Amino acid sequence: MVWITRLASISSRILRNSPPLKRLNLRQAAPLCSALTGQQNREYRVIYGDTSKLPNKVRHYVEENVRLCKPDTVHICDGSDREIELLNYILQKDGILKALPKYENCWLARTDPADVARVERLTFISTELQRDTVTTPKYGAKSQLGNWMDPEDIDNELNMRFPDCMKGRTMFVIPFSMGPVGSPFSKIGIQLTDSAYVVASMRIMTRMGSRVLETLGEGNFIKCLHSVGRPLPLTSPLHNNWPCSPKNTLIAHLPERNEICSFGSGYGGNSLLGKKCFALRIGSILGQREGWLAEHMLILGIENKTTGEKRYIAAAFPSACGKTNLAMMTPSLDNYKITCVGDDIAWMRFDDAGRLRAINPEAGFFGVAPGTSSKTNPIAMDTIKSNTVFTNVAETSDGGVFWEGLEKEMDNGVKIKSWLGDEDWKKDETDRPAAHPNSRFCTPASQCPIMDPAWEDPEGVPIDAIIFGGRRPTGVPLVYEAFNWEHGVFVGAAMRSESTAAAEHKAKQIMHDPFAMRPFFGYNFGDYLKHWLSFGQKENVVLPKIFHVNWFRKGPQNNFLWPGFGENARVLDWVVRRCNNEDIAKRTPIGMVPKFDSLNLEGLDEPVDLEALFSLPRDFWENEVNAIYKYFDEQVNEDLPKEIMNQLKELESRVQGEL
Ligand code: GTP
Ligand code: SPV
Ligand code: MN
Repeated sequence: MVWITRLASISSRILRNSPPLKRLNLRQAAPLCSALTGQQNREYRVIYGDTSKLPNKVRHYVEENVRLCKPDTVHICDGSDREIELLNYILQKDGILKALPKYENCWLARTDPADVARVERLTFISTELQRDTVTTPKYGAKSQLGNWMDPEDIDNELNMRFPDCMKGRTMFVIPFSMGPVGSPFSKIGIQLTDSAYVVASMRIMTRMGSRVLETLGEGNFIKCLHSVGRPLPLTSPLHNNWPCSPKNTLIAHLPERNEICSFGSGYGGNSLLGKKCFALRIGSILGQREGWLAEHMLILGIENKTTGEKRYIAAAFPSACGKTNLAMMTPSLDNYKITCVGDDIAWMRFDDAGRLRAINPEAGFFGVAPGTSSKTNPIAMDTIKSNTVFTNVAETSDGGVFWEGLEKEMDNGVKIKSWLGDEDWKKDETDRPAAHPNSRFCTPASQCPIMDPAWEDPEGVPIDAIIFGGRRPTGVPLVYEAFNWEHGVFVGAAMRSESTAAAEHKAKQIMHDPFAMRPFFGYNFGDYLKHWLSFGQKENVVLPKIFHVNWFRKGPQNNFLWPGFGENARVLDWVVRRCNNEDIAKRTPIGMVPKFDSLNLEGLDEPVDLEALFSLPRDFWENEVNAIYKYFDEQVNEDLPKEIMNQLKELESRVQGEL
């Protein structure tokens, strides 16, 4: 364990709280290595795979953590069908997964109700210098742009949790690649976990198994250690058979050691460490270092069937704000075909020809279940019919699943059992939802019928437009275009959105969520802005156009003013035509909006109130400007690039002079 050896020399304070140090020397290492070849051993057994075939660096990482976490057995994941059959069997026996006979190879997991979403307040990044990780809020305010912890303190916290934490359990070793195996864009991680559910999920969400180890060889990897934090025998009962330790949960990133350590939660982004921890937080740091971008963005292809022209768009919306829906959209305009490259994360870099190219580092979708239906997202409904793990959805008496939004797709006489186990759940008899609002499906991307032919292209797809968006019930128009790159970076920095159930926040408050990355920045947000701005200074690059959209503006009856979903194709049509420099935009103080009649509304089922959708109330925008000032001043403070402050001042004077 790197932190243990480090402690030996530098921190007597932490030593007092640490277990006795066991520095690995050759004499100790030899018997341990032979024990890891598959034979019975007093400490633990390798029950699957062969540690002698591991690259040396991986084997050392495994050995260090076996000594620390003390699992009974070790399982080296190969990613085979035989392996997942075995794991599904174990997960059923342990009462964690239940088969869903209505579909093919689909499974239901219900978690401890205390472990249902990301825990932002328990998520930390640790660097020697605080300012490398977070901005310095003014007036002693708490940072909303990430949590930093001193390396000694984080070592201390980790040492209070990980020693012996896997006793009685199996440690799984998951070699995984973010990005297609072997792509020059891709990065490799090794996750050690004591959760078979995590293995089953990582198998869907990443390229996982033996072929990753072959590609890795003696190369470097991101070390990802995860434990549910419930060694055996248990000292208190589990809820829903779901091991977790909410009181001790900690998600730690140690970028200077290429390490992620997550303890106490088995859910989603807390435990599938390739996703938010690696592909966004560590990824954004690597991107800054190496000159690329790791973003919370979907990637879609849009083809004009008449002209054959194809473009790719990346879009950043906060969690549970419509990325999966847009990425798989069935366009209501017949002359467009949409293809999906990814629904959550984009890694993007400018190639030698100056084009911005993006890959989806993931191999699956961990999508929000509620609201997904044949009406809103038929493509997702097709995708999840087989080989899918559902978590915290409701179950039906015919062996299927249910969640809010599927009411019209239920057969008569079918009974619903809620995610909390309420038998014969009925909507009008309770105010508890059938499915948890952050319940999810975990499903292979390769099953999605509209995956783009280039979705696994190792070079990525060329991006022509970047879209930012959020849930804004008032004031923010359906779509506007930034005047230029710098203004576009400002639009990303000024993003706000109504909070959702994807994290622990109370819903319905409007939160600042710059670039939809607030919970996922790996480094100082001011430096992140400088990194984005730097691309605007580059010569010989084709800068994508930048847009902002809002599907969620509401009318006086609290109704959405825009039908959304497949109808969002009308907005994409305008975006694509703008990429072709069509003269269909007019200037407003906040950006370029569609000229009268330029948004294609042909064939809309119900008329929309364009005036209400595009109005720019002066008092709203004055408040917005003030809120952004306050946020930049208090939260970003001295790290705010002057270009961004200038953009805000210019917005303010346009709002005052022209609205
Ligand atoms: P994460 O996976 O958490 O990053 O979320 P996401 O951005 O992929 O969210 P997703 O596409 O799953 O959307 C979640 C919610 O947004 C669902 O309840 C949808 O019904 C709703 N939603 C998506 N698109 C639209 C839209 O165009 N209009 C409206 N009104 N709701 C939408
Ligand atoms: C999000 O919250 O943005 C997600 C889900 O995509 S999780 O993987 O839990 O982060
Ligand atoms: Mn997400």
